[in-house]
Amino acid sequence: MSDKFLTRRRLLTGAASLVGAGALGAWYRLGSPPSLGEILGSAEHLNRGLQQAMIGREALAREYSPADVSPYFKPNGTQDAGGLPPEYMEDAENGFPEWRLEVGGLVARPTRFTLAEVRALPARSQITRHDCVEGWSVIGGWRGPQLSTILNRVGLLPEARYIVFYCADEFPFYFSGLSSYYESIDLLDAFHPQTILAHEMNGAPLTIAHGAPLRLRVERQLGYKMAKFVHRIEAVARFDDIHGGNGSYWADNGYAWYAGI
Ligand SMILES: Nc1nc2c(c(=O)[nH]1)N[C@H]1C(S)=C(S)[C@@H](COP(=O)(O)O)O[C@H]1N2
Ligand SMILES: [Mo]
Repeated sequence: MSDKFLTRRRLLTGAASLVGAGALGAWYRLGSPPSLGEILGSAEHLNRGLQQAMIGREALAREYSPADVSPYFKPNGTQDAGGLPPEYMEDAENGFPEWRLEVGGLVARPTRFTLAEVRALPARSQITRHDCVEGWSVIGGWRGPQLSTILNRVGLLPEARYIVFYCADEFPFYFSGLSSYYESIDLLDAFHPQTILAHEMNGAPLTIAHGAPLRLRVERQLGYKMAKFVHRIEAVARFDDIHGGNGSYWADNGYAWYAGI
């Protein structure tokens, strides 16, 4: 991934110098010298355009209308007591009085939110298509605070580069035994307007099967990035020292860390 990034950077830098040369060329022909600001400005303009064309990560995922919502949203992965610990199941049966969302790591104000506090945050609603890597898609409606709202409350430190999500379910790691499901995203996705922590699906509180009480929605990526049963969020500078070192349960098991669609 970093290789690709470096290549893009190099290309963008190259493009910037080309535009610089182009602007100077035009000045020779027209006879009125552009200011340094104009030269740099035009390069920056092209840079931004190029970046958008090549990366396009800030674009919104398509949103649908209530009529498009699938009658059945297939649950996948952990869905019940089979993968969730007894303490979680008991708390779920009681309406999650013990559950907390712990937000820490490279933040100025580490915070523990109760479910009521999360539900009281300003929320975004979105109806989107969920694409599982297995090849099926469903359309569902989600509601919850934007991740940016929470990150702005706790204040990211400048060293933070990724946001890691820890889940309540335990999974057998194919190579290293039992571990919790986890995921991570970079700051571009973390601050994307459609990246939310959903506590409602199709107008009702999340069911256990769909990740109660809180699950991530990152609408520009595949289903496995949408961590369910999230109870802890950590801002980090790197993730090679977490679990298998690849930034997510599925990445540790061979899937791509960045699952953009
Ligand atoms: N904690 C956790 N999150 C998870 C999974 C899981 O098993 N555990 N499965 C992932 C996969 S592969 C998909 S497709 C979606 C499924 O979400 P759903 O059960 O609401 O359909 O959740 C993702 N998030
Ligand atoms: Mo999936």
